[in-house]
Amino acid sequence: MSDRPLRTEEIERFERDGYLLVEDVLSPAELVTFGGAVDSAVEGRVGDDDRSLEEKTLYEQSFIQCINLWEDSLDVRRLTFNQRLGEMAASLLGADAVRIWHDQALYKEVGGRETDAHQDRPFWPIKPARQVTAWIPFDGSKRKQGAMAYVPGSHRLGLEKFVDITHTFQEPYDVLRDPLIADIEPVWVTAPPGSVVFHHSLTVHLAGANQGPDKRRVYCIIYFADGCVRRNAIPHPTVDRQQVEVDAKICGDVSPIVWPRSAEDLPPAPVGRPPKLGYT
Ligand SMILES: O=C(O)CCC(=O)C(=O)O
Repeated sequence: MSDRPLRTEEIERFERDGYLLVEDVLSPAELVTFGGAVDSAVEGRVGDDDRSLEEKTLYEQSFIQCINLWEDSLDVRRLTFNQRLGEMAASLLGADAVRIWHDQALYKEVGGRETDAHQDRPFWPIKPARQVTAWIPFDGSKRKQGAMAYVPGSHRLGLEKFVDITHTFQEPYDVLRDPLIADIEPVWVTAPPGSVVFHHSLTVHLAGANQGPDKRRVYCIIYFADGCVRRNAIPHPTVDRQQVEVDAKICGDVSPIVWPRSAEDLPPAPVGRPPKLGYT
């Protein structure tokens, strides 16, 4: 893992744009090791699901989502609790320490549909808005193969709209046409292998369909600044599993400190199990 700290100029760009591409973070050997670890953990969760893409829900057609794989596998845990990545996240949030909200594999199958444009924070009962996602494409990401696009500056405009990307309760709100951002073009980001793309929890983002020949293998780690509290009673496994009341600090064994801790000091898996499949 690169040991280069983020430059001031990169942190300022993240604050301005709400996302940041950092290249050459993971080495080719780490991509093989960590990619293999996440592949095995995903197989352990959903290996017995033999439905075709067409048989899946619209949401599942965007990606196979498995959260908190760090609980299943020590090898994945080494990635989720990697000190270099955690330190980068803390620098971007201006935090003295960061905790895990959750991690997740987002594997977009061959032929998988786009990921509808949305913000993350409306799904998450946490405040204040000091969360950042590290989006790690093990094979890199290309425009026609499930790359992400971000609406620059959309995290700073007072925009916070729930978009039902699960297509469960309502048609997803077309946030790209919201008057606050309708005149800002989303920026498509091509990420070479080894890159990490960070985005803020209020940044509007989307991903293209996977028209390539291979599964798009992405792993995300979502960090929050230590000290955040539960914002409301919206259900979410991260706070519900550790019975965090509204306005109480989120600090139980489902969301341990990621950074700083000593490199080989990995936290134990919490009692109980995360949901088998996705949760936004
Ligand atoms: O990878 C994708 O398709 C979507 C990722 C996303 O929405 C996120 O990381 O918050």
